[in-house]
Amino acid sequence: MEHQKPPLTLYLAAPRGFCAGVDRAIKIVEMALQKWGAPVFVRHEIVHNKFVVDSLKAKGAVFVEELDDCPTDRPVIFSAHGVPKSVPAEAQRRQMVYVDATCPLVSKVHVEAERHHADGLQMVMIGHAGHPEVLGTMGQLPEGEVILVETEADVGTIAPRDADRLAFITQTTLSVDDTAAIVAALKARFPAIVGPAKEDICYATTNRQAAVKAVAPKIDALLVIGAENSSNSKRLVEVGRAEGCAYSQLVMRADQIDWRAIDGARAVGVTAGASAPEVLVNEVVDAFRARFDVTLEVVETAVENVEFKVPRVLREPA
Ligand code: 2E7
Ligand code: F3S
Repeated sequence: MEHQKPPLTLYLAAPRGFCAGVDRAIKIVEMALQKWGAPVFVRHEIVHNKFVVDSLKAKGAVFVEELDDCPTDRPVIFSAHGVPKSVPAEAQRRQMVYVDATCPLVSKVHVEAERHHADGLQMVMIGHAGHPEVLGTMGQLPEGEVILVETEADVGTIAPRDADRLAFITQTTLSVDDTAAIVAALKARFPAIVGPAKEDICYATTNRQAAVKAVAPKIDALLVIGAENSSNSKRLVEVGRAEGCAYSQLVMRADQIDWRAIDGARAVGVTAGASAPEVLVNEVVDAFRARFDVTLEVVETAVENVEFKVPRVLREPA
C-alpha cells in the first residue's frame, strides 16, 4: 500500500510573478520576431529569467551583452531594465533599427533625473552597484552627476558638490523598508534634498513585498521563484527573513528545491519575482503535491490591473 503523504499547506502570495513591465518587454520581443523575422537581437536578458530567455531563444531571439555584439542590419531590443543614453545614441549612429523595452516606470525615473539635472541639482541614486537598471539610470546624466548610495552607511561618506543642491532617485526594485531608512538618513544629512514623495520603487515591487509580509507569519519556509541576478526576487527573500521566516530561499524552478531543508515543515509560502513565469509556480506546486497532501491557500493583499502599451513601431504593419 502507498504510504500516506504528510499534510502541508501551501500559501501562495498574491500578487506574485510577472509585472506589467515584464509582460510588455516579452511582448516586444515576440512582436519584433513576428514583424522582422529571426534573428532579432536583444541587449542583455530581456528580463532576469533563464526560462523566459530560453523560450525566446527558441523563437529566434539572440541575446548579447553589448551593442557591439549585434550586426547593424538586424533589429535590436534593449532590455526592460533600461540603458545608458550612449546606447540608443550609438544604435542611431550605426543606423540600426532598435526598440526600447525599458519599463515605462524606469523611463519615468530617467525623466526625473534629467529634470533635476536641468534644474542644476546633483543626483543621489539609491541602488545596487553594477545592476543594469542602475547603470542605465546613472547613464542618463554626464559622469559625476549621479552619486550612488547602496546603504545607510554610504550616506555618511558621500561628498556632493553642494549639499544644498541635491535630489535623490532610486532603483525601482529595492526593499521598501531598507530604502525608507536610507531616505531618512539622506534627509537628515541633507535637509534641502529634493525627491519623490517616497521613493521610485514600483507598484509591483511594493505589492510583492507586502504579500510576502502577509504570508510570513503563517509559514515555516518561504520559496521565492526567481533568478540569482533578479534584484526584485532577492529582495523578496530578504523580506521573508526580516519578517521572521528563517528559511527563505530563492529557487529558479522545482528541481532546485532542497527537500531536506523543508522536512517537517507544515506550512510553506510560495511567491515569484516579477520576472518569473507562472508555469514555474505551477511546477513548484506540482512538486509539492507529489510529496505532500497539499492544501492550497492564496493570500492576496492587492489586485493589480496595470498594463503598458508596446511601442508604436510594433503596432504598425511592416
Ligand atoms: C526591469 C526592471 O528582470 P528582473 O528580475 O529585474 P530586476 O531589476 O529585479 O533585477 O525583474 C523584472 C524587472 C524589474 N525591474 C525588469 Cl527595471
Ligand atoms: Fe517595471 Fe517594476 Fe516590473 S519597474 S519591469 S513594473 S518590477
